[in-house]
Amino acid sequence: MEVKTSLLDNMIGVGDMVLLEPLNEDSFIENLRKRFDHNEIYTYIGSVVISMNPYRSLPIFTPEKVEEYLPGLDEAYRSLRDQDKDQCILITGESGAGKTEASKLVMSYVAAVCGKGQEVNKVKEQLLQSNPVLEAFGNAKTVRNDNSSRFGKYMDIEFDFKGDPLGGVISNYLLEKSRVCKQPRGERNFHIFYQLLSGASGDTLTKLKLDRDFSKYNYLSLDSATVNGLDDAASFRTVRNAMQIVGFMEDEVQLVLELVAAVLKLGNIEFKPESRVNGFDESRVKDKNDLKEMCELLGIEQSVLERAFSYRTVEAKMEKVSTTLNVAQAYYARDALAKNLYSRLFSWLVTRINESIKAQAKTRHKVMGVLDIYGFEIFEDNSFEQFIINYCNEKLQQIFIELTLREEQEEYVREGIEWTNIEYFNNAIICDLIENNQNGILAMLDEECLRPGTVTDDTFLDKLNTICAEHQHFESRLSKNSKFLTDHSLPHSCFRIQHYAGKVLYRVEGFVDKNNDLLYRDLSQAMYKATHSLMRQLFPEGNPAKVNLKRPLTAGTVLCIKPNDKKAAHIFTDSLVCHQVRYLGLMENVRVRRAGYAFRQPYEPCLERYKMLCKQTWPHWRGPARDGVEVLLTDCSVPAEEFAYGRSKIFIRNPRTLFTLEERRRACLEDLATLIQKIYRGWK
Ligand code: AD9
Ligand code: MG
Repeated sequence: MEVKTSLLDNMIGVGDMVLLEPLNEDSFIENLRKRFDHNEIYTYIGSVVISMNPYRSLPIFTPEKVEEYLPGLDEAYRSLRDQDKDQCILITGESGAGKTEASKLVMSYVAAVCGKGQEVNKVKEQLLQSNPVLEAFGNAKTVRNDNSSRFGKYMDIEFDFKGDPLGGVISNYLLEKSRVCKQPRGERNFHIFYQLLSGASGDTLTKLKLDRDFSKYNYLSLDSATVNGLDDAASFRTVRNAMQIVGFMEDEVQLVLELVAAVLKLGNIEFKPESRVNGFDESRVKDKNDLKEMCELLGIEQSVLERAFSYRTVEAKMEKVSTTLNVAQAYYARDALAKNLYSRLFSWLVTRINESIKAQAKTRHKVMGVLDIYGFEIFEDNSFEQFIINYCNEKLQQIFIELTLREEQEEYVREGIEWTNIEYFNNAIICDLIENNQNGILAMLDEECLRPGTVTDDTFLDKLNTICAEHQHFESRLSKNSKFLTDHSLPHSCFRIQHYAGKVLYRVEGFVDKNNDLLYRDLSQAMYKATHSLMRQLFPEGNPAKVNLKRPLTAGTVLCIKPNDKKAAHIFTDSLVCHQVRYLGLMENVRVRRAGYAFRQPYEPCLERYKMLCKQTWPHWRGPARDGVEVLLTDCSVPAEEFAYGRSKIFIRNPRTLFTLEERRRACLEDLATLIQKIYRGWK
């Protein structure tokens, strides 16, 4: 609590938007700007933290300072430790806003505030070092962010009863695997490919049958292969070191790198048509050297893989029929294999890291969850990947609304507190458009993918056009059920969704394929037969068990805001910030917080904590706790409008009131301590 008082008093502008006067959008943004200019990148709305990306390192990220600068976090950690509540930190904001950096900060914070000792330090170090490993394999340079997360990550940090970390569990969601084969212009493949080629020793590269030259590999985009400010070779050393700390054995690292190399080799395998007597073209591998080397890396018999690129087996009525693949189908099969290899390797890495960092035998007491996903993306050309990423963000916004706007207001009603409802935009309707089981976009896509034969992206779009046409957040050329073109700016093969964060035009090309991502059975069987010791685990028959996202009940939220579109320091673009403030619903948030009560607590613990401040309640209050709290607060002469008495809880409007009570309590305790010392001395 001390921390927060000093924050409110000493900082530039207003540290908590709840205290902003007057409250309107201009003053809100002005306050953000003022604080940003003075390197104050955190601002609060009650327990919600707004974080502005400074795009340069500020001297506040040392472990000692972390505690001082993230009081919201401090509260989350204390509630976990002292009030025995699981905590969850949701981090949201668009791509490049600083979510991943914020999530790492949460972890450094935990490392800084809790226990010392060899065992605890090892746990902390392993938790922290899981980041460089996952970022190397799951992040990439995009147009929006040079270190963009291309997967969603939820991490539970587990604590014992003292509040010391015991370990953690990471769940990963939907890696953007299409990136393995193809990257949008100006973007790169996952970092690890470039790191390996730049940073590995000549010896290692020879063993992996690789060449240092990026241009040798079809899967590596060349127009932005080197990125200013990224030192791939140095990062490779960091990653190797991190893998060692996390507990990877030397031979495991080798196995992982072999798979990375195999993916690069796979991308270089090319096909040519061979005419058959029946008039069909059959695909043949063009130059067998890459195929051969890939097979050596994975321990696969070359003829098995070669065959799998020319034929596929289809089962029809208990019979196995072999059909030929044409060149296009062979490329499709190759890319599907590369995507599957890589994404399964990524999941394996997460599982392997979990084995190391999971809590040992000691019973876990409480958890703090941290959710860091890929941020909202709008490009000129948006495809299936953006659709999935933006849907995740839509869901997260929904959780945020539920917690801070809906549940908050409902609690007042439940507790019988007088309350005028504050209107806000609820994006549940957009989530429904996408996820509804019967006629949501995802359900229709799945349905299309199940129909054999005639399915194309266009039939999928036709279906959307008829089923979603009347939805107010969906637009296509057949919108509003009319047969006329309502919007001439909308290209034929596109649909538009009005997301909470803006309108996004999606091109349907590739939706069906990407959703299907069919890996022909002949290929997965070829992989299963490989002698490389990871392959059997990566290609088991049947589905690997999925991890569910279980969110603990209490949640703190970090909202990350991107100050400019140039990835640059010191620039604050009003219009950009304003747009984010609007779609995140921040004004509504402050209004709910402000009209509402910053703090609430059931009567009993409240009386217990502050009863020493009042003669009538100290040392014991006989009677209902609610009455005791009333006597106590009246006695402390805090103005009546500062409080509301709910059915089971006391509500306190202004955090300052609480700070005053806390200060008086502390003074009281000190007096008491001095008194006891005096008595003790006198007695001696
Ligand atoms: V994405 O949705 O994964 O594409 P994020 O995760 O929101 O995105 P990230 O945390 O990766 O963004 O931040 C982008 C870049 O901004 C970082 O690489 C840093 O260069 C910069 N950044 C972000 N936060 C901070 C910070 N607190 N201090 C300094 C920062 N630089
Ligand atoms: Mg990120």
